[in-house]
Amino acid sequence: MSSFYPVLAITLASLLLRVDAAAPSPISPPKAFGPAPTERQLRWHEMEFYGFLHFTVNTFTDKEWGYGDESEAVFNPTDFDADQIVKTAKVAGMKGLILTAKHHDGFCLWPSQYTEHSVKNSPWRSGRGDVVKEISQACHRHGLRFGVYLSPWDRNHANYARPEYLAYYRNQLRELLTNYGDVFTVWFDGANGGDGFYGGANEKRNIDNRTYYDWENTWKLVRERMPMAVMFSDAGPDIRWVGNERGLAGDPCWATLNAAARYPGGPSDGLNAGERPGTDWIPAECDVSIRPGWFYHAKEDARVKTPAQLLDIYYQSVGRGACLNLNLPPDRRGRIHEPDLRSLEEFRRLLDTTFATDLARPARVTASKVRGGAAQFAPANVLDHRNDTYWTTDDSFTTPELILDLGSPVTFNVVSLREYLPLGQRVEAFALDAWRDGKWSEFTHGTSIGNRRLLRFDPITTGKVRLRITQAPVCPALSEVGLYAEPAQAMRK
Ligand code: FUL
Ligand code: CA
Repeated sequence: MSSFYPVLAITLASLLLRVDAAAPSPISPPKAFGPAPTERQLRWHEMEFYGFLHFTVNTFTDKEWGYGDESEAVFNPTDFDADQIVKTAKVAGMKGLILTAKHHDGFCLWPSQYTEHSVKNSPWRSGRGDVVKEISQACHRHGLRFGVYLSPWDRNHANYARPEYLAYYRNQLRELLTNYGDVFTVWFDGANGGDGFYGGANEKRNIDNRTYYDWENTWKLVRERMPMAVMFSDAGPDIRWVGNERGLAGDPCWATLNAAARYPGGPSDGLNAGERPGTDWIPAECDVSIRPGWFYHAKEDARVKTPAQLLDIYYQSVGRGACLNLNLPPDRRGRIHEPDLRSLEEFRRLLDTTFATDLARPARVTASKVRGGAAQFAPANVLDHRNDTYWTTDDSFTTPELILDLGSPVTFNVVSLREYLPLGQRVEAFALDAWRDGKWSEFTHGTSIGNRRLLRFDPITTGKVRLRITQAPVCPALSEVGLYAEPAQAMRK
Protein backbone atom coordinates (compact mmCIF):
# COMPACT_ATOMS: atom_id res chain seq x y z
CA MET A 1 0.00 0.00 0.00
CA SER A 2 2.66 2.47 1.05
CA SER A 3 4.38 2.51 -2.35
CA PHE A 4 1.10 2.84 -4.25
CA TYR A 5 0.29 6.48 -3.43
CA PRO A 6 3.59 8.03 -4.60
CA VAL A 7 3.27 6.13 -7.89
CA LEU A 8 -0.26 7.38 -8.30
CA ALA A 9 0.81 10.92 -7.49
CA ILE A 10 3.59 10.87 -10.07
CA THR A 11 1.31 9.43 -12.73
CA LEU A 12 -1.33 12.05 -12.02
CA ALA A 13 1.20 14.87 -12.07
CA SER A 14 2.65 13.77 -15.41
CA LEU A 15 -0.84 13.44 -16.86
CA LEU A 16 -1.69 16.95 -15.75
CA LEU A 17 1.56 18.29 -17.19
CA ARG A 18 0.88 16.61 -20.51
CA VAL A 19 -2.63 18.04 -20.67
CA ASP A 20 -1.24 21.47 -19.80
CA ALA A 21 1.37 21.37 -22.51
CA ALA A 22 -1.10 20.24 -25.19
CA ALA A 23 -4.00 22.53 -24.32
CA PRO A 24 -4.23 25.54 -26.63
CA SER A 25 -5.42 28.73 -24.98
CA PRO A 26 -9.18 28.35 -25.16
CA ILE A 27 -10.93 30.48 -27.76
CA SER A 28 -14.37 31.50 -26.60
CA PRO A 29 -17.35 31.03 -28.90
CA PRO A 30 -19.12 34.09 -30.32
CA LYS A 31 -21.90 35.65 -28.28
CA ALA A 32 -25.47 34.89 -29.37
CA PHE A 33 -26.99 37.50 -31.68
CA GLY A 34 -30.50 38.67 -30.82
CA PRO A 35 -33.03 36.22 -29.42
CA ALA A 36 -31.98 32.56 -29.43
CA PRO A 37 -34.10 29.39 -29.26
CA THR A 38 -35.03 27.70 -26.01
CA GLU A 39 -34.31 24.02 -25.39
CA ARG A 40 -37.91 23.13 -26.28
CA GLN A 41 -37.71 25.11 -29.52
CA LEU A 42 -34.41 23.44 -30.47
CA ARG A 43 -36.00 20.05 -29.95
CA TRP A 44 -38.89 21.13 -32.21
CA HIS A 45 -36.54 22.51 -34.92
CA GLU A 46 -34.91 19.11 -35.13
CA MET A 47 -38.21 17.45 -36.00
CA GLU A 48 -38.54 19.42 -39.27
CA PHE A 49 -41.45 17.37 -40.60
CA TYR A 50 -44.58 16.11 -38.85
CA GLY A 51 -48.25 15.69 -39.57
CA PHE A 52 -51.76 16.80 -38.77
CA LEU A 53 -54.75 14.46 -38.47
CA HIS A 54 -58.10 16.16 -39.09
CA PHE A 55 -60.78 13.71 -38.05
CA THR A 56 -64.18 14.22 -36.41
CA VAL A 57 -67.92 14.39 -37.21
CA ASN A 58 -67.02 16.40 -40.34
CA THR A 59 -65.49 13.26 -41.82
CA PHE A 60 -68.99 11.75 -41.77
CA THR A 61 -71.06 14.84 -42.65
CA ASP A 62 -68.71 15.87 -45.49
CA LYS A 63 -68.08 19.30 -44.02
CA GLU A 64 -65.01 21.38 -43.24
CA TRP A 65 -66.56 23.23 -40.29
CA GLY A 66 -69.27 21.49 -38.27
CA TYR A 67 -71.98 23.78 -36.89
CA GLY A 68 -71.95 22.14 -33.46
CA ASP A 69 -75.37 20.48 -33.68
CA GLU A 70 -74.13 17.17 -35.12
CA SER A 71 -75.47 14.12 -33.38
CA GLU A 72 -72.79 12.01 -31.68
CA ALA A 73 -74.32 9.12 -33.62
CA VAL A 74 -72.69 10.28 -36.87
CA PHE A 75 -69.21 9.49 -35.61
CA ASN A 76 -68.79 5.85 -36.55
CA PRO A 77 -65.57 4.83 -38.33
CA THR A 78 -66.02 1.34 -39.73
CA ASP A 79 -62.43 0.12 -39.44
CA PHE A 80 -60.48 2.56 -37.30
CA ASP A 81 -56.81 1.63 -37.27
CA ALA A 82 -54.43 3.88 -35.35
CA ASP A 83 -51.48 1.71 -36.39
CA GLN A 84 -52.25 2.14 -40.08
CA ILE A 85 -52.51 5.92 -39.63
CA VAL A 86 -49.33 6.26 -37.60
CA LYS A 87 -47.38 3.83 -39.80
CA THR A 88 -48.36 5.89 -42.85
CA ALA A 89 -46.99 9.00 -41.16
CA LYS A 90 -43.83 7.10 -40.33
CA VAL A 91 -43.39 5.90 -43.91
CA ALA A 92 -43.64 9.54 -44.95
CA GLY A 93 -40.79 10.37 -42.57
CA MET A 94 -42.89 12.36 -40.13
CA LYS A 95 -41.52 12.72 -36.61
CA GLY A 96 -44.86 13.37 -34.94
CA LEU A 97 -48.63 13.71 -35.37
CA ILE A 98 -51.06 16.35 -34.12
CA LEU A 99 -54.64 15.18 -33.69
CA THR A 100 -57.75 17.40 -33.77
CA ALA A 101 -58.91 16.26 -30.33
CA LYS A 102 -61.69 18.85 -30.72
CA HIS A 103 -62.42 20.92 -33.84
CA HIS A 104 -64.72 23.97 -34.04
CA ASP A 105 -67.83 21.75 -33.89
CA GLY A 106 -66.96 20.87 -30.29
CA PHE A 107 -67.16 17.07 -30.67
CA CYS A 108 -64.46 15.46 -28.50
CA LEU A 109 -62.46 12.49 -29.77
CA TRP A 110 -61.82 11.43 -26.19
CA PRO A 111 -64.41 10.72 -23.46
CA SER A 112 -64.01 14.07 -21.71
CA GLN A 113 -65.65 14.14 -18.31
CA TYR A 114 -66.78 17.72 -18.94
CA THR A 115 -69.19 17.16 -21.84
CA GLU A 116 -71.59 14.63 -23.27
CA HIS A 117 -70.64 15.69 -26.79
CA SER A 118 -67.94 13.11 -27.39
CA VAL A 119 -67.04 9.63 -28.58
CA LYS A 120 -68.61 8.21 -25.43
CA ASN A 121 -72.07 8.85 -26.88
CA SER A 122 -71.22 7.60 -30.35
CA PRO A 123 -71.84 4.07 -31.66
CA TRP A 124 -68.12 3.63 -32.33
CA ARG A 125 -66.69 0.86 -30.11
CA SER A 126 -70.08 1.01 -28.33
CA GLY A 127 -69.16 4.33 -26.77
CA ARG A 128 -66.05 2.92 -25.13
CA GLY A 129 -63.57 4.18 -27.74
CA ASP A 130 -60.96 6.91 -27.30
CA VAL A 131 -59.30 8.19 -30.48
CA VAL A 132 -56.86 10.36 -28.54
CA LYS A 133 -55.71 7.34 -26.57
CA GLU A 134 -55.35 5.06 -29.58
CA ILE A 135 -53.49 7.61 -31.69
CA SER A 136 -51.21 8.76 -28.86
CA GLN A 137 -50.35 5.17 -27.93
CA ALA A 138 -49.70 4.21 -31.55
CA CYS A 139 -47.45 7.27 -31.91
CA HIS A 140 -45.43 6.30 -28.88
CA ARG A 141 -45.27 2.66 -30.05
CA HIS A 142 -43.88 3.67 -33.44
CA GLY A 143 -41.47 6.31 -32.16
CA LEU A 144 -43.45 9.40 -33.22
CA ARG A 145 -44.25 12.33 -30.97
CA PHE A 146 -47.85 13.17 -30.24
CA GLY A 147 -49.48 16.61 -30.24
CA VAL A 148 -52.97 18.01 -29.68
CA TYR A 149 -55.25 20.52 -31.39
CA LEU A 150 -57.98 21.78 -29.09
CA SER A 151 -60.07 24.38 -30.91
CA PRO A 152 -60.71 27.42 -28.73
CA TRP A 153 -63.82 28.20 -30.79
CA ASP A 154 -66.51 25.70 -29.78
CA ARG A 155 -69.79 25.91 -31.72
CA ASN A 156 -71.43 23.26 -29.55
CA HIS A 157 -70.86 24.63 -26.07
CA ALA A 158 -73.69 26.63 -24.49
CA ASN A 159 -71.24 28.89 -22.66
CA TYR A 160 -69.01 29.77 -25.56
CA ALA A 161 -68.25 33.53 -25.50
CA ARG A 162 -69.08 33.72 -21.79
CA PRO A 163 -66.42 33.70 -19.04
CA GLU A 164 -67.53 30.21 -17.87
CA TYR A 165 -66.33 28.61 -21.09
CA LEU A 166 -62.71 29.30 -20.16
CA ALA A 167 -62.86 26.91 -17.23
CA TYR A 168 -64.30 24.25 -19.56
CA TYR A 169 -61.56 24.84 -22.14
CA ARG A 170 -58.82 24.61 -19.53
CA ASN A 171 -60.31 21.51 -17.94
CA GLN A 172 -60.18 19.85 -21.33
CA LEU A 173 -56.59 20.92 -21.84
CA ARG A 174 -55.74 19.44 -18.46
CA GLU A 175 -57.31 16.13 -19.48
CA LEU A 176 -55.32 16.04 -22.70
CA LEU A 177 -52.07 16.97 -20.98
CA THR A 178 -52.52 14.51 -18.14
CA ASN A 179 -53.90 11.28 -19.54
CA TYR A 180 -52.08 10.69 -22.82
CA GLY A 181 -48.36 10.70 -22.10
CA ASP A 182 -45.87 13.13 -23.57
CA VAL A 183 -47.26 15.88 -25.80
CA PHE A 184 -44.79 17.72 -28.04
CA THR A 185 -47.06 20.54 -29.14
CA VAL A 186 -50.34 22.24 -28.33
CA TRP A 187 -51.87 23.79 -31.45
CA PHE A 188 -54.02 26.86 -30.76
CA ASP A 189 -56.16 27.70 -33.75
CA GLY A 190 -56.94 31.31 -34.60
CA ALA A 191 -60.46 30.84 -36.04
CA ASN A 192 -62.69 32.52 -33.49
CA GLY A 193 -66.36 33.13 -33.00
CA GLY A 194 -69.28 33.38 -35.39
CA ASP A 195 -72.52 31.53 -35.75
CA GLY A 196 -73.13 28.14 -34.20
CA PHE A 197 -75.40 25.83 -32.24
CA TYR A 198 -74.19 26.89 -28.78
CA GLY A 199 -76.31 24.46 -26.81
CA GLY A 200 -79.38 25.19 -28.92
CA ALA A 201 -79.17 28.99 -29.00
CA ASN A 202 -78.39 28.92 -32.73
CA GLU A 203 -76.94 32.37 -32.87
CA LYS A 204 -73.90 34.40 -33.72
CA ARG A 205 -71.41 34.90 -30.91
CA ASN A 206 -68.44 37.13 -31.30
CA ILE A 207 -65.57 37.48 -28.90
CA ASP A 208 -62.67 39.88 -28.56
CA ASN A 209 -59.85 37.50 -29.31
CA ARG A 210 -57.30 39.79 -27.69
CA THR A 211 -58.85 39.47 -24.25
CA TYR A 212 -61.51 36.74 -24.14
CA TYR A 213 -59.28 33.69 -23.79
CA ASP A 214 -56.83 35.16 -21.24
CA TRP A 215 -54.03 33.36 -23.06
CA GLU A 216 -51.41 34.15 -20.44
CA ASN A 217 -53.05 31.80 -18.00
CA THR A 218 -53.79 29.07 -20.54
CA TRP A 219 -50.17 29.15 -21.67
CA LYS A 220 -49.10 28.92 -18.01
CA LEU A 221 -51.20 25.81 -17.59
CA VAL A 222 -49.45 24.16 -20.56
CA ARG A 223 -46.01 25.15 -19.23
CA GLU A 224 -46.84 23.59 -15.85
CA ARG A 225 -48.25 20.37 -17.23
CA MET A 226 -45.98 19.85 -20.21
CA PRO A 227 -42.87 22.03 -19.91
CA MET A 228 -41.26 20.78 -23.13
CA ALA A 229 -44.33 21.24 -25.33
CA VAL A 230 -44.11 24.02 -27.91
CA MET A 231 -47.26 26.13 -28.24
CA PHE A 232 -48.43 27.14 -31.69
CA SER A 233 -50.59 30.12 -32.63
CA ASP A 234 -50.52 33.21 -34.82
CA ALA A 235 -48.43 34.77 -32.09
CA GLY A 236 -46.43 31.94 -30.57
CA PRO A 237 -45.41 31.89 -27.75
CA ASP A 238 -43.10 29.17 -29.14
CA ILE A 239 -43.91 28.70 -32.82
CA ARG A 240 -45.94 30.79 -35.23
CA TRP A 241 -48.35 30.27 -38.10
CA VAL A 242 -46.67 30.98 -41.42
CA GLY A 243 -49.60 33.10 -42.60
CA ASN A 244 -51.04 30.79 -45.29
CA GLU A 245 -52.47 27.28 -45.48
CA ARG A 246 -50.42 26.32 -48.52
CA GLY A 247 -47.41 25.22 -46.50
CA LEU A 248 -45.14 27.92 -47.92
CA ALA A 249 -42.66 29.91 -45.87
CA GLY A 250 -41.49 33.30 -47.08
CA ASP A 251 -38.15 34.05 -48.66
CA PRO A 252 -36.69 35.26 -46.42
CA CYS A 253 -38.25 33.47 -43.48
CA TRP A 254 -36.73 34.80 -40.26
CA ALA A 255 -37.12 32.78 -37.07
CA THR A 256 -37.69 36.03 -35.18
CA LEU A 257 -40.81 38.10 -34.56
CA ASN A 258 -41.90 41.10 -32.49
CA ALA A 259 -44.42 39.30 -30.31
CA ALA A 260 -45.53 42.03 -27.93
CA ALA A 261 -48.45 43.39 -29.97
CA ARG A 262 -49.54 40.03 -31.37
CA TYR A 263 -52.21 37.58 -30.19
CA PRO A 264 -53.77 34.33 -31.45
CA GLY A 265 -56.26 35.15 -34.18
CA GLY A 266 -54.69 38.59 -34.66
CA PRO A 267 -53.44 40.12 -37.93
CA SER A 268 -51.24 37.81 -39.95
CA ASP A 269 -49.05 40.37 -41.69
CA GLY A 270 -45.38 39.72 -41.08
CA LEU A 271 -45.91 36.06 -40.16
CA ASN A 272 -44.78 34.71 -43.52
CA ALA A 273 -41.37 36.38 -43.52
CA GLY A 274 -40.93 36.92 -39.79
CA GLU A 275 -39.49 40.18 -38.47
CA ARG A 276 -35.85 41.22 -38.32
CA PRO A 277 -34.46 42.34 -36.06
CA GLY A 278 -37.09 40.68 -33.92
CA THR A 279 -37.50 40.66 -30.17
CA ASP A 280 -38.52 36.98 -29.88
CA TRP A 281 -37.46 33.64 -31.33
CA ILE A 282 -40.78 32.39 -32.74
CA PRO A 283 -40.04 30.31 -35.85
CA ALA A 284 -42.66 29.36 -38.42
CA GLU A 285 -44.65 26.18 -38.84
CA CYS A 286 -46.06 25.60 -42.35
CA ASP A 287 -49.40 23.79 -42.28
CA VAL A 288 -51.01 22.40 -45.40
CA SER A 289 -53.26 19.49 -46.29
CA ILE A 290 -52.36 16.68 -48.66
CA ARG A 291 -55.83 17.30 -50.16
CA PRO A 292 -57.76 20.52 -50.86
CA GLY A 293 -59.71 20.19 -47.58
CA TRP A 294 -58.50 19.49 -44.04
CA PHE A 295 -61.07 16.71 -43.57
CA TYR A 296 -61.60 13.65 -45.76
CA HIS A 297 -64.07 14.01 -48.64
CA ALA A 298 -64.45 11.18 -51.15
CA LYS A 299 -64.90 13.75 -53.90
CA GLU A 300 -61.30 14.84 -53.36
CA ASP A 301 -59.81 11.35 -53.86
CA ALA A 302 -58.39 12.37 -57.22
CA ARG A 303 -56.98 15.63 -55.86
CA VAL A 304 -54.32 14.25 -53.55
CA LYS A 305 -51.08 16.22 -53.90
CA THR A 306 -48.52 14.47 -56.08
CA PRO A 307 -45.04 13.53 -54.84
CA ALA A 308 -43.63 16.41 -56.92
CA GLN A 309 -46.05 18.88 -55.31
CA LEU A 310 -45.15 17.59 -51.85
CA LEU A 311 -41.46 18.00 -52.66
CA ASP A 312 -42.03 21.60 -53.76
CA ILE A 313 -43.75 22.28 -50.45
CA TYR A 314 -40.96 20.56 -48.52
CA TYR A 315 -38.29 22.71 -50.16
CA GLN A 316 -40.30 25.87 -49.44
CA SER A 317 -41.01 25.03 -45.80
CA VAL A 318 -38.31 22.82 -44.24
CA GLY A 319 -35.95 24.27 -46.84
CA ARG A 320 -36.62 27.79 -45.56
CA GLY A 321 -35.93 27.06 -41.92
CA ALA A 322 -39.52 26.27 -40.88
CA CYS A 323 -41.14 22.97 -39.89
CA LEU A 324 -43.68 21.31 -42.18
CA ASN A 325 -46.98 20.13 -40.68
CA LEU A 326 -48.67 18.11 -43.44
CA ASN A 327 -52.29 17.13 -42.87
CA LEU A 328 -53.43 13.56 -43.57
CA PRO A 329 -57.20 13.19 -43.16
CA PRO A 330 -58.37 9.74 -42.04
CA ASP A 331 -61.35 8.54 -44.10
CA ARG A 332 -64.69 7.13 -42.94
CA ARG A 333 -63.06 3.80 -42.20
CA GLY A 334 -60.61 5.58 -39.89
CA ARG A 335 -57.61 4.96 -42.13
CA ILE A 336 -55.42 6.98 -44.45
CA HIS A 337 -56.75 6.52 -47.94
CA GLU A 338 -54.67 4.56 -50.47
CA PRO A 339 -53.89 7.38 -52.95
CA ASP A 340 -52.59 9.51 -50.08
CA LEU A 341 -50.39 6.66 -48.90
CA ARG A 342 -48.97 6.06 -52.39
CA SER A 343 -48.14 9.71 -52.84
CA LEU A 344 -46.39 9.86 -49.46
CA GLU A 345 -44.36 6.73 -50.17
CA GLU A 346 -43.03 8.10 -53.44
CA PHE A 347 -42.38 11.53 -51.90
CA ARG A 348 -40.30 9.86 -49.19
CA ARG A 349 -38.45 7.67 -51.66
CA LEU A 350 -37.44 10.71 -53.69
CA LEU A 351 -36.31 12.63 -50.60
CA ASP A 352 -34.36 9.68 -49.24
CA THR A 353 -32.69 9.08 -52.59
CA THR A 354 -31.71 12.75 -52.76
CA PHE A 355 -30.30 12.98 -49.25
CA ALA A 356 -28.65 9.53 -49.06
CA THR A 357 -25.35 10.88 -50.38
CA ASP A 358 -23.82 14.18 -49.37
CA LEU A 359 -21.48 14.90 -52.28
CA ALA A 360 -19.67 17.50 -50.17
CA ARG A 361 -18.65 15.02 -47.51
CA PRO A 362 -15.32 13.93 -49.06
CA ALA A 363 -14.38 17.53 -49.96
CA ARG A 364 -11.31 19.35 -48.71
CA VAL A 365 -12.68 22.44 -47.07
CA THR A 366 -10.88 25.71 -46.42
CA ALA A 367 -12.10 29.08 -45.16
CA SER A 368 -10.91 32.66 -45.49
CA LYS A 369 -11.14 32.99 -41.70
CA VAL A 370 -11.35 30.63 -38.73
CA ARG A 371 -12.05 31.93 -35.24
CA GLY A 372 -8.72 32.14 -33.38
CA GLY A 373 -7.36 29.55 -35.81
CA ALA A 374 -8.98 27.01 -33.46
CA ALA A 375 -9.82 23.46 -34.56
CA GLN A 376 -13.03 23.75 -32.54
CA PHE A 377 -14.32 26.28 -35.10
CA ALA A 378 -12.72 24.77 -38.21
CA PRO A 379 -14.57 24.73 -41.55
CA ALA A 380 -14.56 20.90 -41.54
CA ASN A 381 -17.33 21.22 -38.93
CA VAL A 382 -19.78 21.95 -41.75
CA LEU A 383 -19.23 18.48 -43.24
CA ASP A 384 -19.71 16.22 -40.21
CA HIS A 385 -23.55 16.08 -40.25
CA ARG A 386 -23.65 17.23 -36.66
CA ASN A 387 -25.70 20.27 -35.73
CA ASP A 388 -23.65 20.90 -32.59
CA THR A 389 -20.35 21.60 -34.39
CA TYR A 390 -19.87 24.71 -36.51
CA TRP A 391 -17.48 26.91 -38.41
CA THR A 392 -17.15 30.49 -37.25
CA THR A 393 -14.76 33.41 -37.47
CA ASP A 394 -13.37 36.14 -35.25
CA ASP A 395 -16.00 38.70 -34.27
CA SER A 396 -14.76 41.29 -36.75
CA PHE A 397 -15.11 39.08 -39.85
CA THR A 398 -18.73 39.09 -40.90
CA THR A 399 -18.37 38.21 -44.60
CA PRO A 400 -16.01 35.23 -44.77
CA GLU A 401 -15.84 32.60 -47.52
CA LEU A 402 -15.59 28.86 -47.52
CA ILE A 403 -14.31 26.69 -50.38
CA LEU A 404 -15.15 23.03 -50.96
CA ASP A 405 -12.58 21.33 -53.17
CA LEU A 406 -14.36 18.24 -54.47
CA GLY A 407 -11.27 16.74 -56.13
CA SER A 408 -13.01 15.95 -59.39
CA PRO A 409 -16.18 17.31 -61.02
CA VAL A 410 -19.43 16.42 -59.28
CA THR A 411 -23.03 17.06 -60.44
CA PHE A 412 -25.63 18.34 -57.95
CA ASN A 413 -28.81 20.44 -57.89
CA VAL A 414 -29.44 20.98 -54.16
CA VAL A 415 -27.41 22.82 -51.53
CA SER A 416 -28.21 22.41 -47.85
CA LEU A 417 -27.07 25.01 -45.29
CA ARG A 418 -27.62 25.21 -41.56
CA GLU A 419 -26.78 27.82 -38.97
CA TYR A 420 -25.78 26.90 -35.43
CA LEU A 421 -29.07 27.93 -33.82
CA PRO A 422 -28.02 28.40 -30.17
CA LEU A 423 -26.14 31.53 -31.34
CA GLY A 424 -29.23 33.03 -32.99
CA GLN A 425 -29.94 33.77 -36.65
CA ARG A 426 -26.83 35.57 -37.92
CA VAL A 427 -26.59 35.37 -41.71
CA GLU A 428 -28.61 37.89 -43.73
CA ALA A 429 -27.35 37.08 -47.23
CA PHE A 430 -25.06 34.62 -48.97
CA ALA A 431 -24.04 33.51 -52.47
CA LEU A 432 -22.74 30.26 -53.96
CA ASP A 433 -20.21 30.07 -56.78
CA ALA A 434 -18.99 27.22 -58.96
CA TRP A 435 -15.48 27.03 -60.41
CA ARG A 436 -15.93 26.93 -64.17
CA ASP A 437 -13.56 27.67 -67.03
CA GLY A 438 -10.89 28.88 -64.67
CA LYS A 439 -13.05 31.31 -62.71
CA TRP A 440 -15.78 31.54 -60.10
CA SER A 441 -19.32 32.11 -61.30
CA GLU A 442 -22.33 32.57 -59.03
CA PHE A 443 -25.08 29.96 -59.46
CA THR A 444 -27.44 30.90 -56.63
CA HIS A 445 -27.83 33.19 -53.65
CA GLY A 446 -30.17 33.63 -50.72
CA THR A 447 -31.00 35.50 -47.54
CA SER A 448 -32.14 33.75 -44.34
CA ILE A 449 -30.71 30.34 -43.38
CA GLY A 450 -31.70 29.47 -39.78
CA ASN A 451 -32.36 25.81 -39.04
CA ARG A 452 -32.03 24.82 -42.67
CA ARG A 453 -31.85 26.36 -46.08
CA LEU A 454 -32.31 24.14 -49.13
CA LEU A 455 -31.60 25.69 -52.50
CA ARG A 456 -32.70 23.84 -55.59
CA PHE A 457 -31.57 24.71 -59.11
CA ASP A 458 -30.72 23.21 -62.50
CA PRO A 459 -27.92 20.64 -62.13
CA ILE A 460 -24.38 22.06 -61.90
CA THR A 461 -21.17 20.16 -62.60
CA THR A 462 -18.04 21.48 -60.95
CA GLY A 463 -14.96 20.45 -58.99
CA LYS A 464 -15.06 23.41 -56.58
CA VAL A 465 -17.82 25.28 -54.77
CA ARG A 466 -17.48 28.55 -52.89
CA LEU A 467 -19.87 29.86 -50.25
CA ARG A 468 -19.69 33.60 -49.65
CA ILE A 469 -21.46 35.14 -46.67
CA THR A 470 -22.31 38.53 -48.14
CA GLN A 471 -24.22 40.13 -45.27
CA ALA A 472 -24.29 39.52 -41.54
CA PRO A 473 -24.35 41.89 -38.56
CA VAL A 474 -21.96 39.58 -36.66
CA CYS A 475 -19.64 36.71 -37.55
CA PRO A 476 -21.58 33.78 -39.02
CA ALA A 477 -21.77 30.35 -37.38
CA LEU A 478 -22.58 27.57 -39.85
CA SER A 479 -23.07 23.98 -38.84
CA GLU A 480 -23.70 22.43 -42.26
CA VAL A 481 -22.95 22.79 -45.95
CA GLY A 482 -24.10 19.86 -48.09
CA LEU A 483 -24.42 19.12 -51.80
CA TYR A 484 -27.02 16.70 -53.15
CA ALA A 485 -28.35 15.42 -56.46
CA GLU A 486 -32.07 14.76 -56.91
CA PRO A 487 -33.09 11.76 -59.00
CA ALA A 488 -34.51 12.80 -62.37
CA GLN A 489 -38.10 11.91 -61.36
CA ALA A 490 -38.01 14.43 -58.52
CA MET A 491 -37.42 17.28 -60.94
CA ARG A 492 -40.50 16.44 -62.98
CA LYS A 493 -43.82 18.03 -61.99
C1 FUL B 1 -58.00 26.59 -39.41
C2 FUL B 1 -59.31 25.85 -39.16
O1 FUL B 1 -60.41 26.74 -39.30
C3 FUL B 1 -59.34 24.74 -40.18
O2 FUL B 1 -60.54 24.03 -40.16
C4 FUL B 1 -58.17 23.83 -39.91
O3 FUL B 1 -58.31 23.20 -38.66
C5 FUL B 1 -56.88 24.62 -39.98
C6 FUL B 1 -55.66 23.81 -39.66
O4 FUL B 1 -56.93 25.72 -39.12
O5 FUL B 1 -57.91 27.76 -38.74
CA1 CA C 1 -21.57 20.34 -38.03
